[in-house]
Amino acid sequence: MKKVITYGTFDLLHYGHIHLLKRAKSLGDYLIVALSTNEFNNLKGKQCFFEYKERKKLLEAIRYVDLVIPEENWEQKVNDIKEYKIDIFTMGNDWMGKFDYLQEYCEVIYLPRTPEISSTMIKKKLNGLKSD
Ligand code: C2G
Repeated sequence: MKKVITYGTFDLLHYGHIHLLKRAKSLGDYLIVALSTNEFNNLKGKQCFFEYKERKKLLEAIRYVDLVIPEENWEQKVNDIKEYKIDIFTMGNDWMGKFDYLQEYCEVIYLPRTPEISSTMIKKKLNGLKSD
């Protein structure tokens, strides 16, 4: 069984996330998503709309996702890869090159980002809408 892992915040889940998860799953047979905790998002300087438990529930409802684990820091990736016997690490290519050091432990694949959609853009557009 080929195991794949990916990391992220996945706030305000949108079709860009789903497209990433669908392609990540197609790289193997089992997909683990390491989901950034609220505390780690603070470290990343990301303000989340949904709490960790809501973001986790949404991800667990996606057919491509087999397991959701917490992402608590930048350093856990090597341990995760060893502990879960990961064959492939994958991320959107906005991270191109940033995780090449993991090639020592598993295959590293960067997938093209889906253009024109992001949680930040959704927030901006919603702020611009008149709420009735
Ligand atoms: N993504 C994408 N297309 C978009 C938006 C996001 O392919 N339009 C991908 C990102 O490249 C990432 C994943 O979806 O692989 C999750 O995106 P974010 O929640 O923004 O993740 P990020 O904050 O980049 O966290 O340790 C790694 C970090 O936790 C990554």
